[in-house]
Amino acid sequence: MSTDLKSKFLEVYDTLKSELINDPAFEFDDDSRQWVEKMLDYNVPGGKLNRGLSVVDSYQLLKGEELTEDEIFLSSALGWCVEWLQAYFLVLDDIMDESHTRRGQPCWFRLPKVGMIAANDGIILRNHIPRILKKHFRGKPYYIDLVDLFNEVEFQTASGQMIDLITTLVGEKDLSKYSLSIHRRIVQYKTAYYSFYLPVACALLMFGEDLEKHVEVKDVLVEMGTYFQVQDDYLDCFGAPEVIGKIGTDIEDFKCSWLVVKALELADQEQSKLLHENYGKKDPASVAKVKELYHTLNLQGVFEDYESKSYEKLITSIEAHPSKAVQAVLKSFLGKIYKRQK
Ligand code: DMA
Ligand code: MG
Ligand code: MG
Ligand code: MG
Repeated sequence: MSTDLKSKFLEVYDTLKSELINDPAFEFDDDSRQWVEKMLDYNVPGGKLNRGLSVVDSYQLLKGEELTEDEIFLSSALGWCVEWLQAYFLVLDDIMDESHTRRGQPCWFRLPKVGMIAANDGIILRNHIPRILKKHFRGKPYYIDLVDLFNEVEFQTASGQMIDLITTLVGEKDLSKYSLSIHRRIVQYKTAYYSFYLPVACALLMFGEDLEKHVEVKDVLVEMGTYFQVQDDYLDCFGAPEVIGKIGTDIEDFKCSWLVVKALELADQEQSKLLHENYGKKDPASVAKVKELYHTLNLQGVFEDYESKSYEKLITSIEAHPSKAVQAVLKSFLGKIYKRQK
């Protein structure tokens, strides 16, 4: 993607932010306006922006020629809606996962002045999305489909988060229920739809396409999103916190991570006992024992193998698609995440 498109994308953030903070709700109230501005700056633009930029990138590839200023603005605004959705889910995810850092800074709810106000800030972030859509897309023929798309994907993500959270319920900690099929269901719902399908679906709608006719595209993107969350699970333990911008908590949180599922598959009786005794405990000694076992079982090697196999499979399904433009959209997205370190 050109640096020009990227800088225009960043400018659109300022426009959307200023529209939202000038809402009548905050008229004559500098404190609330400043709160929203600070909250947005802290939580919305600080990530890799892959999801948001992918809307512009995908639209460009579908169109196949230079975008007009209006198209750049609109595809960027949709990209920012995806980033807003992500910010909303992350603010709440960090509370629920008891995380400490995100994007190289303390999680929003960890700031002393914020605390549980973060829960309501999450709701505000979520409510900004239909406001942006209404302001900029109300007259478009695809407006209703956009609203419906965001609603559906939000529901899927929240359902995935719910399954992710209830599988770890304290008091009934039972590792033996963890399997690749449960893991798959969790990550498909909590990550794949909003991170992969949503950006491309936004571009398709804006391009005038009917989403019902693009089921194969959805299937490939859900596969890609699953691979992306396996990477996230891997990096939670093996990534460098200063690179990924967050400190992993999956072992402490008793998460149904790809790593623990693989470890359970590969462990002998004694190793399995060690896992059952130490997984999901907060004390650093238990966490260290689990990590040591991951090393002993060579989960890094197992992951590398999974990574190259997934890549091959994805490329094969992408190349089976009849449209070269759609192939380009999917390959571009895959290229952004293959072997990512953060
Ligand atoms: C994140 O899963 C999913 C959503 C919808 C935010 P996660 O808790 O593994 O994400 P992270 O590792 O970024 O906290
Ligand atoms: Mg989390
Ligand atoms: Mg989580
Ligand atoms: Mg994670």
